[in-house]
Amino acid sequence: MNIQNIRKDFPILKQEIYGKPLIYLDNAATTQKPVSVIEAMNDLYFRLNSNIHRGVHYLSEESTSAHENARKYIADFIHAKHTHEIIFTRGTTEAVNLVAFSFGEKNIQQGDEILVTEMEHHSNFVPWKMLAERKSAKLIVLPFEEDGSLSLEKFQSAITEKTKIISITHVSNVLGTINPVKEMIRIAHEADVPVFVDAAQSIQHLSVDVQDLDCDFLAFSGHKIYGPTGIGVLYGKEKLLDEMPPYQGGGEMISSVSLDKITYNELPFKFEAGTPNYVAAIGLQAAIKYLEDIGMQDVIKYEHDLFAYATEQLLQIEGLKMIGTAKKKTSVLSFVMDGIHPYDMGTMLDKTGIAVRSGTHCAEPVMQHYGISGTIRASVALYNTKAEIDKLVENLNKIQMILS
Ligand code: 7TS
Repeated sequence: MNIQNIRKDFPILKQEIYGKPLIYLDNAATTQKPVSVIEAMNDLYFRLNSNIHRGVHYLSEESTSAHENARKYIADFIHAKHTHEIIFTRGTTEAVNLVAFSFGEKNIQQGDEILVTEMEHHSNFVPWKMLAERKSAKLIVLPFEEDGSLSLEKFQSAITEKTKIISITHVSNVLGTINPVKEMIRIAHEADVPVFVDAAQSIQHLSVDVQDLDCDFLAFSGHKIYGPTGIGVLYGKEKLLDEMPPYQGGGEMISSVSLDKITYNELPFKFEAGTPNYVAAIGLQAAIKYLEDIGMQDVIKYEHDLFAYATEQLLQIEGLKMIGTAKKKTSVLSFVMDGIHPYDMGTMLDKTGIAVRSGTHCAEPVMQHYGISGTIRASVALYNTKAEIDKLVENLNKIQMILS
């Protein structure tokens, strides 16, 4: 992997911020886009733009087939058995809401249990809590261990006869923990409970194979995997999706409408009401192609080395405490520093050209677990370098001196 060539593919990285070279370390929030993604979307607007699935004219047919090819490409990328198991959504958040609403409508009754973990992003917590409230069901929250890992024994004991669905994050956006989702799914399936995997923080850093994991649902956002905003993916097993009622009503999700009867469309269209973001779908395909052209295994290896280096270097800083020290982690480095508010550090780092995130990262239960108000979070992607980590460490040290 030639890092300098890769960096050239991302025009935004060439900038200076306050006269300093930009060091972008907020990749868990969103990633930057390579030229090929931007060009793929521009090209669609320049040459082919037309609403899909509607017209019989040339442009509409071309747009439609580009959109459906993107779906097939994504299905292959995550090794889905069927292309129609890929539902386009606005992002991970909408995918969770879709399943919580639609699966929940059909399968959750009063007194049933929904199991999530304490490390979920609010997007994989709030929709389940809302479902539990709608149905007078219970949301059970599996706590994590002090190092930010999950205990398989505790997970197994949290599953009861009343558990109807489990939703877990593959990688935590605060702790960086890689959860043993394959093993968790196996345990859940022994009790016949379906599992939803939130892959928002794993899809860009790990190989994800939905058939190997045997997950029942999986979701990710395009913008976190070098693709555009406004597009995401829900994967669901055909059988489950077939049995679920539609989430939203509108055009395309119906096969026929009369004044007194509606027949719903087949998968995947049953869940795609309204004009989809077909331009972003093409952008997402280009992003995945970009990763595949580099080679996912090379990306994983490069990020693994960079992450190990960053961890080692950050831990040399006096008064820095890493939040999340599980054995298996990727990309995300959250930490607190003695006597320094995360927002102050974030603001001052910004003035040195370094973009990190500070705050609760939409995972307030994680903050409550550790009794902290927030963390500073640096998250790496495939275009970051050891030199950038060195700059981060240098500036953390300098700012620490100034603030204390
Ligand atoms: N799940 C996880 C694990 C996430 O990290 C995020 C976004 C979401 C779901 C929601 O994704 P969306 O694309 O639908 O918004 N995480 C973050 C973050 O850590 N900082 O900004 C967004």
